[in-house]
Amino acid sequence: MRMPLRQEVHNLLERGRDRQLRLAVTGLSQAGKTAFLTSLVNQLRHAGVEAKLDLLPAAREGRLLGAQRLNQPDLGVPRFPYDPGMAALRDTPPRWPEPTRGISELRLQLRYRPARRGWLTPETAHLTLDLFDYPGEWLLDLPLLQHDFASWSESQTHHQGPQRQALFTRWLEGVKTLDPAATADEAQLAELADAYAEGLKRAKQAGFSDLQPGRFLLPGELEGAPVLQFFPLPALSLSPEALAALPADSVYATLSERFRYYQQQVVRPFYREHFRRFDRQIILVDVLGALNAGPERFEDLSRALRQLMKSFDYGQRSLLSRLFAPRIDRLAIAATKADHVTPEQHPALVRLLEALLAEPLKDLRFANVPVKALSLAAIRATEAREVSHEGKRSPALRGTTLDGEEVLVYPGDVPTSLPSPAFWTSQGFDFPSFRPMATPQEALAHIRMDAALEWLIGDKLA
Ligand SMILES: Nc1nc2c(ncn2[C@@H]2O[C@H](COP(=O)(O)OP(=O)(O)O)[C@@H](O)[C@H]2O)c(=O)[nH]1
Ligand SMILES: [Mg+2]
Repeated sequence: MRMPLRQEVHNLLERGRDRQLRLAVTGLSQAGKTAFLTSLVNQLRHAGVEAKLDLLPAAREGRLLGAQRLNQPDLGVPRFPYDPGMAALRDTPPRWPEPTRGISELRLQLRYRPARRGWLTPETAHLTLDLFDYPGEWLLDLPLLQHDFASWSESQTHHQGPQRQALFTRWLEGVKTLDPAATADEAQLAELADAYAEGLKRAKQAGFSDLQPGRFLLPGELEGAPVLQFFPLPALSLSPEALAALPADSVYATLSERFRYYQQQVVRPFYREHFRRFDRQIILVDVLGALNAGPERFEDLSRALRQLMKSFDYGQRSLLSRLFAPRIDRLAIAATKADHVTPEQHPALVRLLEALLAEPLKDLRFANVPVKALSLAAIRATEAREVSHEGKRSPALRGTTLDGEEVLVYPGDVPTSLPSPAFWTSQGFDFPSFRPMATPQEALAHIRMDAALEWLIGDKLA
């Protein structure tokens, strides 16, 4: 039976307005990507009913009607584990969502009423939102594409502070006596690669960020494969020509060959298949976590981010723009877990984030990519309070630590520029990790998720 004409025209118009957007959620490991995506899906599903999204006009005006999960187009990619994440948050006591171990994807269909209504505008329209979550460890392999083995070796072994070096002692001892020109001994290389991977894992545990190769930390299907049996060679004293002339079975040539293979067969396909065609990106940075962890970790985060975003440096010719262009048209950078500091510190947090990313931001502006910097808490775990002390009122945070202890804290002032040595000695910074709050309501409590949503998708809901 034919549809009535009116219905048909209506459907056609509605489809004509349907839009699609691909959003990549990126950041180093522990930056808060899984929490961000879980909250994003949660807020959109409860938009218009329970979610507090005043900074997203479509929601504030009641035009955002809701969101449904659809089957994703990419059958080979795991689905983002939203339900398990929500189940953890609703547990007693609430838990943070389990860390994700690979790339995942989720397709949401948002239904909204267009803001401007002409007689041709349909009543409602759809925005299909494809969301991508990448393991931070794999993302860190991006800068590795810009190197050859010698320059990569140098980038990985210079400027390492004493705390970080101490975690690599086994590897450092072994590699010290390794002659790049000697004939490669398979067993020895495997042993040293294992020691290197162990160092990386310990560094990750200890809160360091600048960790390559990423697959040593999260090997996925490559666990135990020879392609993961390499490591950088520190202090190469031979000239590039002399190195290039070493025989194919030398230590240098063998490691160099594995490095190349890793670049070509592991890193490149990952970016080609999963990391190319998206329209918008948000980069999440745990600035406060690094501030809390002290100067060496902070410097390490800064180095990792510079490296990661160096790919933006050359505008049109950069690696990222070659991979993404011309479609990425908006970028957000966000300092996550803002609920770890009192609200009046939030502007300082944004300025610190901008200071941390000063170089890449300059290049992005030059390349004319619109960027917004903000601070947010995807899943707010504290409540802002005021305390009186000797007649003076001051801000404080109330939350429950991971061990279940209720605390009232003032974590410290966030510096508005890169911390000086004096900051670390005189002032410092200290806050505990909080457990998520119990969420009696459907929508998760957050800070500025709506501002992030407005920047990332708001214009598509107009
Ligand atoms: N207080 C607070 N902690 C958060 C928030 N988001 C993430 N976290 C903490 O950071 C940890 C890592 O977050 P996750 O989303 O798994 O990071 P990912 O590795 O980037 O996916 C979580 O287990 C939480 O402890 C937030 O909005 N507020
Ligand atoms: Mg994750």
